[in-house]
Amino acid sequence: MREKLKLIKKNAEEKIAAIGSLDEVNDLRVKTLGRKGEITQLLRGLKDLNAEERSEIGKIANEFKVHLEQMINQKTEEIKHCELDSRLAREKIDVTLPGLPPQRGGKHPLTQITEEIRDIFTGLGFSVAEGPEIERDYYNFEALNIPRDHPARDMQDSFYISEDLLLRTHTSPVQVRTMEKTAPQIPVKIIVPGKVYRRDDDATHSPMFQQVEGLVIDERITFAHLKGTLMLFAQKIFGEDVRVRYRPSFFPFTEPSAEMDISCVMCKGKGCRVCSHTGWLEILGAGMVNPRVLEFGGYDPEKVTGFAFGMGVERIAMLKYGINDLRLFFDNDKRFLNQF
Ligand code: 2NM
Repeated sequence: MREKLKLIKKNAEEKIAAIGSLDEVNDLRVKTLGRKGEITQLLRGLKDLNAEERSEIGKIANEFKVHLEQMINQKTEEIKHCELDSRLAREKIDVTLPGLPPQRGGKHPLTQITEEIRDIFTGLGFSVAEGPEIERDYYNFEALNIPRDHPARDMQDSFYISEDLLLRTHTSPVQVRTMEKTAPQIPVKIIVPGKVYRRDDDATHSPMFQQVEGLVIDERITFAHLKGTLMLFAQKIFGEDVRVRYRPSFFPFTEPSAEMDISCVMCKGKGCRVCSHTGWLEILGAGMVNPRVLEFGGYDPEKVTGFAFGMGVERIAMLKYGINDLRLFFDNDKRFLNQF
């Protein structure tokens, strides 16, 4: 047995010396020192020996075990060390390489268009007003001459927070709030940019979109002021040679009301798919402020008149840049956004 033990030890030592991986080390540990390993197997034969031999062989076996265990542990450390060295070599970082340039952000195309619209109107002496996106029923509907249960409410189905609170469906409530604060001072010349919400969702309608509305109140304001202001706006945004036309329309808060078209930016008015072969594109709604709305705002319709208008920023941006899908504005795809 002594000879056999020596043989096991010698074999194990040779194998340890030749080993190159942690898996192999573990394998060897199990085969040599494990519960079913070579040494354990051999020691089963101890029971056939006399007491003296048994203690002597047992002692040798234990010494061998301790010795082999040490060698195996040492080998394990060596291999780990080697693996770390080669990993460090592999993952070496060249600190002299130039860094990655920081990515530059930019303004969203809708923000750019809103700013362009704002600059045109502030250039005409308008101020910018803003207000809450969560609005009272009174300011969003009632004060704009859209009473409860009136069919005109169906066109602007909204998201209600409570009986009295909703997400505003247009920025007009800010106009009413401004009138309340300003009355009876004149003139009022404001534009109101901002997000609005409607229960709509398809390729051309998003439940959230952006508007710019405007309001002018003064003595003897007429439809001629409306036409002149909005024509100038169209020419500044779409180019000097754009033509405009007005069609009669209806809004509860204006009387009379009109829709303004521009000559098609794609075909210059000849007729194409974008303008449905009419040569014209609808870009905004407008009208003379309804006397009841002036009263709600605290103005005397016998003393002053006003005009108001509203436009969708997405629609203006789509026509100006030739974009055919509204959803591109909200997808946050940098390949789209980087073009602006
Ligand atoms: C539009 C069309 C026509 C409008 C009216 C008012 C207010 F508050 F002064 F009465 N603000 N905006 C208005 C008028 C908005 O959007 C298509």
